[in-house]
Amino acid sequence: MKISQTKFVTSMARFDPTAIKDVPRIAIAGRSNVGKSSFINYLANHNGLAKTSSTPGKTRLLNFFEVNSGEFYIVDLPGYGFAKASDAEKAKWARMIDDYLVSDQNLRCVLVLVDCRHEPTALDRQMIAYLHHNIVPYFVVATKADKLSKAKLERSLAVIANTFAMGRADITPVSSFAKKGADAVLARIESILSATEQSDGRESSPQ
Ligand SMILES: Nc1nc2c(ncn2[C@@H]2O[C@H](COP(=O)(O)OP(=O)(O)OP(=O)(O)O)[C@@H](O)[C@H]2O)c(=O)[nH]1
Ligand SMILES: [Mg+2]
Repeated sequence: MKISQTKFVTSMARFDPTAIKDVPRIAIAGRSNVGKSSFINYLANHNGLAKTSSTPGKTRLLNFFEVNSGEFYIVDLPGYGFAKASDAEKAKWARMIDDYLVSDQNLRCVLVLVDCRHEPTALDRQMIAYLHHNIVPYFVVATKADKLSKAKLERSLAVIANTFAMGRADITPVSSFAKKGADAVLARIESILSATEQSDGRESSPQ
């Protein structure tokens, strides 16, 4: 798959499907500052599409980006675990994310981003457990791979896989700075989108 066109559609504090097109959605979740918005810009090859910042807590709403004139949307979620936020703010963002994840009927997959340098936190494990429990398909993407040597990266990916009780092949390393890993992620997104298209069955049923 190639992303040839992207545009920002809207931001929402509360998910409202009537405000956007009825197309599949791929959401990007992860701890604050893990590199979600940078990764969206890299995937889309569109700098400045999603707002990024070296200060955690930049994305505070659900942000919807349209890809390839409505083929699907990418949803940039607020980060979780932003240490400096008040408890009330943290609770508000957690609710915003949880409500979105369970109420979007068009959500096809969540990419859970973790920093390749760190062992996943309790919140990362909770996110995976939450997706699992709610039967939302997901896969794990390890960001900032440029920060580690090849050998260290492999060791770190093994730790991350182990923490999530997954295989190493289930974790896709990426670097938005070095522009690595987008092809692997886009191939996974493509296969998820085509699998859900087929299971829809409306077009293939005999008339
Ligand atoms: N070395 C390196 N740094 C990165 C990479 N991607 C993002 N960063 C840096 O990580 C910081 C956070 O990036 P964002 O993309 O804003 O992170 P976010 O997950 O959207 O953060 P919130 O919106 O606050 O949840 C910024 O300082 C980026 O420059 C990468 O591939 N490599
Ligand atoms: Mg962000």
